[in-house]
Amino acid sequence: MSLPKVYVCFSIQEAGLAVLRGNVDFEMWESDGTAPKDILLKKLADAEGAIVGHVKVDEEFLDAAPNLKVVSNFGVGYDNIDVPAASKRGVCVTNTPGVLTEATADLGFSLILASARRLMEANVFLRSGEWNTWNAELMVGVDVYGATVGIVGLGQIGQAVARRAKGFGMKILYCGDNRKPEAEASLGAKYVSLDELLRESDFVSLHCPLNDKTRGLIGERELKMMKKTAILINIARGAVVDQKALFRACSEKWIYGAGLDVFECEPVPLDEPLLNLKNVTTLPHIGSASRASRDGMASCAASNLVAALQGKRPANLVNPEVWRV
Ligand code: 8YV
Repeated sequence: MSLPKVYVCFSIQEAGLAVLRGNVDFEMWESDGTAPKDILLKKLADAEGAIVGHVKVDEEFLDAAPNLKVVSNFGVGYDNIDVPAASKRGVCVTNTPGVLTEATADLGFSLILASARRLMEANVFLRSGEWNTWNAELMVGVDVYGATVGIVGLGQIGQAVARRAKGFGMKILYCGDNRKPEAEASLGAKYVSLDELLRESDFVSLHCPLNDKTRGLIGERELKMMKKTAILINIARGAVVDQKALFRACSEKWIYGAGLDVFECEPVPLDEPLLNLKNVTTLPHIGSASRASRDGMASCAASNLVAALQGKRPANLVNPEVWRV
């Protein structure tokens, strides 16, 4: 019996390949980055499954893949995928929650510390030979211990950041669509409105998915509500924040600064004005980039894909409405 054909749009870790071998007939883009669009669309012609990452799965993608049964996203956020369009065609969409929670929270908390204590700026200061003397105000930053963190979206990653914050004696506020009584009890987190969170927090940390409700959630109005001493952390999706407004907020000192792992456009163009600001710490979307996390994502993405192609309900099905047995 022939195995279902699968296209893997970028090179994934051995942990994922081991799951695919013997279960599907797969081809993978072996070069750096992601398969270019023209090649990708051709490869999809006979694919029943695809593993995607930073790939837009839209009508064009789906049109090119008439036999597609499953799109397995290598990542927890799936704003790159037009889920209603996939569902309309009966295509399963899956993602990789859980395996990346702690690594992503580690990175989020690193950004809190790095932005507050000016780590990147201090590193450049030293290496560029500016450290010629000592004075009592040298690289003085913001206190983390005992400060208030506002978590926008207390999902798995938001809660993991909150656990770290608890260890730093921080007061935890959160907002979101639903109250989380268990998290409130275990973390001592207080449910507030977004406006109250913005007004009260020393660190505003974004953990919501990108969708129609959250696109541009943090704009000029919201940034102006934040404390002048507050820092915005974004490890969710760039488009949750109005980047132009954030530039004004950081350059005109409406807020103290920002720590960003994500941008509206990725890779971020080097002429992005935010990159010139000392009070903005920037990273190339590496939230989940730890060994265990990336191996876990590869294996999870592959397992979801294989399950769907074997007629078993994938563990992380995003659109359960397509699953009829
Ligand atoms: C990934 C992420 O690096 O899981 C997510 O939502 O943002 C990151 O872990 C990226 O999406 C890879 O596709």
